[in-house]
Amino acid sequence: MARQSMLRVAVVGAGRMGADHVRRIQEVISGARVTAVVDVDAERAKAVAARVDGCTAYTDPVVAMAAADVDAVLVASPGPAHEAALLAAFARDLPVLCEKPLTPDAASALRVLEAEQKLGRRRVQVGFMRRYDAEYTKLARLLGTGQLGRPLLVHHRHRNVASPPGWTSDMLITDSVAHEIDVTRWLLGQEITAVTVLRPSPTANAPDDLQDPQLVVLETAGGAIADVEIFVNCGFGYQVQAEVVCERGTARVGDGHAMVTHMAGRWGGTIAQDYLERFAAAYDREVQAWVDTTRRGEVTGPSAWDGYAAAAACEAGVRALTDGVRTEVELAERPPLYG
Ligand code: ISE
Repeated sequence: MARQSMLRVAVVGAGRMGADHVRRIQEVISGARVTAVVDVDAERAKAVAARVDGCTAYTDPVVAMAAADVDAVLVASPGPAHEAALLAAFARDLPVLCEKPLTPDAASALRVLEAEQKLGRRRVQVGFMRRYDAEYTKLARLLGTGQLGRPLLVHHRHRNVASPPGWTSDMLITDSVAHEIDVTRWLLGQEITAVTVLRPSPTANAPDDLQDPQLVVLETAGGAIADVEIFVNCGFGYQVQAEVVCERGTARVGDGHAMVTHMAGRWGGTIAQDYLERFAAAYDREVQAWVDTTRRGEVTGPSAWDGYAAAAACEAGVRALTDGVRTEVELAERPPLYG
């Protein structure tokens, strides 16, 4: 693709995440503008499109992608709609930034992988934004130097203030722990091979029947173990933390001690209340990186393979939660396109 002077982006999905990406593209990052907003809810699409000069609202992603003023697609619709949007983008050979999950299950993710391979080159960057967070990037770099030695354990904590209406116990894994699955694979450079889920007594603050919190144990191909506390109705704040324990030391991120105040006999700080706040800078870097590489005709960042591997591990996680047993991850062979 010739270098675009300004990347013209169709944002598919005008919910909270999609609307935030529209704002980001228009107001924060450079090199792109939003020319189309798509949502099954026509009023919602219109309301978000109206915030941007010259932006058209659509209800059908296929129609939006056929528009002459669309060069690239940012998919931020609910997970079950991703496969159709991705295949439509591939049919037009458009580059895509696809919010996680790539798709909700391994079989549909595999179909996406197959379709991308038919194009003969990568077209998708998956929105695992933690890979763009300053602290996580620093941690990855440190592990990469080998100074700490071989990673043995990872302790993750992932807490949300409250779960959205309609949340199910499976979604703690598919929507939330999906991030820790990706981060563990990325930091350690190893696939997840098996998942076990322990079910502590649920908090009284979760809706009925929601298994919250959960303790998810991930085994990796190199023999490391990662544990994930996922607690989506903790009530007090949004916290995402990780500590990697290696042979010669440990490294920890996410303590959120950017500012500590001392006042009236107490000390403390503030806790972010949601991911749009905690990861704002990471989202900015992620979308800027996508725009920059796309304008150069390149695709970098988390790949469709990463999206598929996360979906496969999530699927094992959901089975482990349901059956109460350690469950092995079934992974297809990694195609050459994904290195
Ligand atoms: C949400 O979909 C996200 O992706 C957030 O990063 C995560 O913290 C949250 O638990 C999910 O529901």
